[in-house]
Amino acid sequence: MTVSTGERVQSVLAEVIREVTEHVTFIGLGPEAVERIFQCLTFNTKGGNLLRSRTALDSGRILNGHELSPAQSEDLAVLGCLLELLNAAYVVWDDIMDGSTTRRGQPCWYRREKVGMMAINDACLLRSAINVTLKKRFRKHPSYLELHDMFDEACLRTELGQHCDLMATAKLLELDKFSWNQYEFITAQKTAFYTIYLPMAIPLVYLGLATAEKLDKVYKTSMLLGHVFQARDDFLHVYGDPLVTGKVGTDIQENKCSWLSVWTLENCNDEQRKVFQRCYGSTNEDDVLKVKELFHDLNVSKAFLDWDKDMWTKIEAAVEELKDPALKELHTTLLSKYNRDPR
Ligand code: DMA
Ligand code: MG
Ligand code: MG
Ligand code: MG
Repeated sequence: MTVSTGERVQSVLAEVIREVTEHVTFIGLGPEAVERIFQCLTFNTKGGNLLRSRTALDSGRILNGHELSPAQSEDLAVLGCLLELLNAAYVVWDDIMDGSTTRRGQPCWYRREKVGMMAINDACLLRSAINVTLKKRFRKHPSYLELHDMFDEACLRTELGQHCDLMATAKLLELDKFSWNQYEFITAQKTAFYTIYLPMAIPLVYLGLATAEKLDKVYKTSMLLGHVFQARDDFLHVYGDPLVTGKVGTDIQENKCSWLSVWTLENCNDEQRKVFQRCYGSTNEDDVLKVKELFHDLNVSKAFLDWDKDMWTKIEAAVEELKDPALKELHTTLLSKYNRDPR
C-alpha cells in the first residue's frame, strides 16, 4: 500500500506532538496541563492543507536525485511538521490581532471555550515545540545549527511582516503611505519567507546541498510566488466564499494594506478617494459595504485576476530560466500544487 505525502506528514506530526508532550511531562507538568498542550498542538495543526510540510518532503525527494533513505525521509517529514507548528503559532496570534472569528471553518482557537487570551501563551508553546523537536531530533546532525538559525530567522521575518501589517491596522501607517513597495515588503516577510522559501530551503540545507547561489535562486522565486500567494489571500478575503476559505475576512475593517486597498488608492478618482478614506478601516457595516461598492465600481476583481495571470506567467518564466535541473523540478512541482485560477 502506498502512503501519500499528506498521510505520511500527518502520522509524523502525531509522533512529534507525542514527543513534545513527553518532554513537558519530563519537566514536571501534571497530566491535565499536558493534556491541554496536546489539545492545543493537535487542534491548531489540523484542518489545513499541509502545503508547507508536503512541499518540504517532496522537495527533499527531488533534490536528493534518488529515493531518500528511511531516516532522511523521516527527518524531512519532521522538519515539514515544524513548518506546520510555525504556521500554527503565527496563525493563532494573527487571528487575535486581526479580530478574526473563524479559521478552517471553525471558531478561531482564541474564540473557543476555555481558551480566550490563554491562546497567546499557547502560540508561544507552539513555537517552542519547534525548538524542543529540533533539539531532540537534530542535535547531532551536521546542519543542526543552520536549521535552527533558519527557523529563528523565519520567526523574525514573520514578526517584521506582521509588524508592518499591524502598523496599518493601528493607523500608524496612513492611507497615503500605502504603496506597492510597502505591500511587497509585508508579503515577503509575513508570508513568502516561511510559506514558500523555507519549505524549499530547508531540504537543501538538511541534505547538505545548499550553496549561497542556490539559496539565492530559491529566495528570488519564493518572493514572487509568496507575493501572489498573499495577494490571493487578500482577494479571497473579499471575493472568496467563507465556506471554501474557512475564514471570514476582516481586512476592510482592520484597515489592512492589502492588494485591494493599494490598487484602489492608485486607481480611484478624488471623489472615490474621499469615500475610501472615510470608510476604510471602519467596523460600521454601512462603511464596509461602501468600500465593497467602490471595489465593485472600480472592477477591482478583474484588475486582480489580470494581475494574477501576468504574475503567474512571470513566475513560470523565472522557473523556466533556472539552469539547475533539480531546482527547476523543485519549482515545477511546487507550482503544480497551486491552482492556475485563484478563485
Ligand atoms: C497572515 O496574514 C500572516 C501570518 C503570518 C499568519 P493574514 O492575516 O492575511 O492571514 P489570514 O487571512 O489567514 O488571517
Ligand atoms: Mg489574519
Ligand atoms: Mg493578519
Ligand atoms: Mg488574509
